[in-house]
Amino acid sequence: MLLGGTVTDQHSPALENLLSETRSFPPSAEFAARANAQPELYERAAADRLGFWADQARNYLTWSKPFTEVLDFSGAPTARWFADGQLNAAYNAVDRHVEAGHGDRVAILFEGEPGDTRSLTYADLKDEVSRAANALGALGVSTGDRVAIYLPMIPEAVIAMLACARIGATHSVVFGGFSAEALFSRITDADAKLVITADGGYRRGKPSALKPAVDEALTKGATNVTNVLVVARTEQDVAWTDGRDVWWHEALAGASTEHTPVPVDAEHPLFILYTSGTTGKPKGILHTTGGYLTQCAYTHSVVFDLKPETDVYWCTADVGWVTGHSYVTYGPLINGATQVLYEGTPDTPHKGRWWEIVAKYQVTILYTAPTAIRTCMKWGEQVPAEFDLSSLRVLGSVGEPINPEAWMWYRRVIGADRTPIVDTWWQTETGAIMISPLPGVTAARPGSAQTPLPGISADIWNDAGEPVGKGGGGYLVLDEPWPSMLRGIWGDPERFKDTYWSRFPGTYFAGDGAKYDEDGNIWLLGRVDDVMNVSGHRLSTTEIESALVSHDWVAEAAVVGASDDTTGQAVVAFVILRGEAVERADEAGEGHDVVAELRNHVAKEIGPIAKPRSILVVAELPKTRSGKIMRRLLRDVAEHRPVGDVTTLADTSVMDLISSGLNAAP
Ligand code: 6R9
Repeated sequence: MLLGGTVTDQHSPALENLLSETRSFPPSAEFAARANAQPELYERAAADRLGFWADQARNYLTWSKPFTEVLDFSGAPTARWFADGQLNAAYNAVDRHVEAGHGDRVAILFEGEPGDTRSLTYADLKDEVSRAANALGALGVSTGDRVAIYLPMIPEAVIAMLACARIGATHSVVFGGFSAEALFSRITDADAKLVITADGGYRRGKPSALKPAVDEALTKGATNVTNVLVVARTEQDVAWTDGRDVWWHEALAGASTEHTPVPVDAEHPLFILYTSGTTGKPKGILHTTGGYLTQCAYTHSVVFDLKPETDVYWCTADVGWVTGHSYVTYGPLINGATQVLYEGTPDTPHKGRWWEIVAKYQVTILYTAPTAIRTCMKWGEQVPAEFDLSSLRVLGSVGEPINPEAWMWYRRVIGADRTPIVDTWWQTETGAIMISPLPGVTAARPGSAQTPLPGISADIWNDAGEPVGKGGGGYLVLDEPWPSMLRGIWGDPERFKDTYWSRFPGTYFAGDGAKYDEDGNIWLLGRVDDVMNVSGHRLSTTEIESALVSHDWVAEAAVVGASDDTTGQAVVAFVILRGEAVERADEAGEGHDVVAELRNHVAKEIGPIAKPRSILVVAELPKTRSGKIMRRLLRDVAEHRPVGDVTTLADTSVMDLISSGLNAAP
């Protein structure tokens, strides 16, 4: 079974470390008074959950045909929400703001990596999306077709998504860092008719080509792609297939800015987004329109406290990931937000680039990932200190558990010890945020995503499918359907049932381990396959990482369970040191053996059982392009196996460095 041992409702000694985190940051009275979320939201949702969601669907969206039914779960596990209603996603994200007199409001503040900028108002966006929709129509794309989008983080990525939605075509965004092979498999799986790409984008100070990967993908086998629409971003030379390839600017130049959005049924497929599963073949997660948009807009408003007239919002995720779909394209635009879109990497041309952008645009809400925060910790706090970050008023985190030390650093260094932090738990499959504090309402607990949002039902169950209750640990489940839930895996209904609905028949199994503290806060412990079993003790990778990072010298840590003849599994840690702290220790004459010091530190923080068998100091950790540490690869190193498939790594050379370091280690 997944957890090696059984899940009981006993505390493992190690869990006490995370669960003894009792620092609490209640909202300020000023923030609470003005917050979009009020405590009554929980009561209203609890009193009439479906009525609550119907209210949100009406509050946040404009329907061309009002719905009369809310939830139909008779076809479980596929839910239908607001199914007899009709609407258009692009109309909701763009046109209605112009109709309401907000056409002059800036929708997108684009910052290219080389420093070029563009600002698009909602009126500009309406014209561009309409032109693009007309151009797609002229290329023979219509309602129900699939379009693959393979673009850098430029405004055209958002425009292309909305143009598809405007005509009722289903988009499948493929992250620009994926290979031709990955692109080919996604194009064929979704049977896309059109690919929208660019000549390239800017990354780490130079143009990086994209179109060659599309050209290569389309030679890998038969597809039904009839055209490739190409945005000119870098003006690199590109190979051209006459009759198939069309320049975006040429197609749009001739297209009208008049276009009537196509109303679609609430359950019309809005997008497919591929995510990796435990087996090789990626899963095409299917999301539909009405329920998805409802939950994106509602969560974006209450979790980030968005005030569209005054806030400048920035989510650093790429549109190639679900965070970019829900919290760059759909949630913010439906809510009429002004947002920053940044093309490049955080350290180009210098390590303060993000903070420079925050200061330049006076960003008020920042949403990013723990891995980015820990990277900034590693670079040192003198970097953000050079910029004026006083505009920030809400900080968000997503993607993996945020350890309390990184949380505290984020609040202190970026948030001036003042801003609420929202640690948002959700998945590609859930479509939108599910578990998170509400700023202005929740007293924040560093490291915990805390409680399900109003309208969401989540619980933690043991192996036998019984609720573990306060203080207990087990598997996170979602025991009531929610509006933005996935509607299936594209083309594979059996896999949909097996993956999510068979572990506990009829209940959604999230694949994450979790624990309640005595106050009923939820602590996410990482994927269940990241839970280790050492001498019969259940240890979470997250909590040992957290203990390591709580040491002054450590910037980042990744922990894996390596098989061990005696203990079943043994703890192996990979750490990146914080340059500044180690230097200070040296200056103070604290001659140190880093490995011994850190092993003892873990023993002190958690208990001797958690003491890593080995600790390897490394310069980098292997991460996916969305910033998740690939522990599978570290496990290969720790178990002295050839390193497995590295194609989804952001930087494939990292593994060579780590492997050579390990072999050289004593
Ligand atoms: C949105 C996104 C989903 C997995 C999820 C969990 C982890 C995401 C988290 C978190 C702890 C959080 N995860 N947010 N773990 N605390 N706030 O990341 O989607 O790429 O599909 O990943 O990410 O393990 O199951 P996705």
